[in-house]
Amino acid sequence: MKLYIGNKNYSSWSLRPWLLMRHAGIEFEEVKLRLDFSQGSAFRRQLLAVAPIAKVPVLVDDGLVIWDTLAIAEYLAEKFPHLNLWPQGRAARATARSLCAEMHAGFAALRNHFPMNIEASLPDVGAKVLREQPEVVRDVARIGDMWSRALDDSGGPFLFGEFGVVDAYYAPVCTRLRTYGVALPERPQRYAQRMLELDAQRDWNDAAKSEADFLQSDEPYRSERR
Ligand SMILES: N[C@@H](CCC(=O)N[C@@H](CS)C(=O)NCC(=O)O)C(=O)O
Repeated sequence: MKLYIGNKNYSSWSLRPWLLMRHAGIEFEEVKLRLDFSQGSAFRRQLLAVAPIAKVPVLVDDGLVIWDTLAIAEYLAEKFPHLNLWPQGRAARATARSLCAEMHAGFAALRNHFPMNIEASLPDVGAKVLREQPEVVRDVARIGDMWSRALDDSGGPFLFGEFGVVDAYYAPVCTRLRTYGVALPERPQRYAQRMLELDAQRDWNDAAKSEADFLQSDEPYRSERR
């Protein structure tokens, strides 16, 4: 399988399937493309040569092309049923899918104001955003409540017990909390810390830091890398 991804420092959608596969031990070849959404860019040309839309992530498995994070996660869960990428029980699975869908289609304020930026440390920006943007405060509170409830119900250590699609879905939030210095209540905070300490996440972060690629379009808060 080939997984097409964008810059590891910035591409939150790419992180999700990459982390899911890497942590679950699913073998794949990574194809990293430098994010560039401008018309006719190499990023767009290379993706449009394999997929109908020019967005990452894209998974290609023996000629089959899957071009959306949720579709990729569902495909992997079907292809590797023994890995239990979704929770076992039907009720837990339905809840897990609800959480993924909530992220897939929501958290616009959190995503807009706290774009993923793994190598950066921007706690002052984080504090300012939380002072000025009540919708971000609401998103952060919702994350804390959601994670607390899931951890209480499952007993942890991951949201539904074992690591799965939902954890991968919220991995970029864990990196954002650190970048912007945002703290959650104790239990969800510990969960975020555990996620950041996964070997697969560390590998991703190391690669992100070594990219040394500054993309102004993904940097609303900085004009240069420091
Ligand atoms: N819903 C899509 C979102 C993917 C997405 O927006 N990816 C960004 C990079 S993180 C992208 O490739 N954007 C290119 C563009 O908007 O032209 C998914 O889940 O895969």
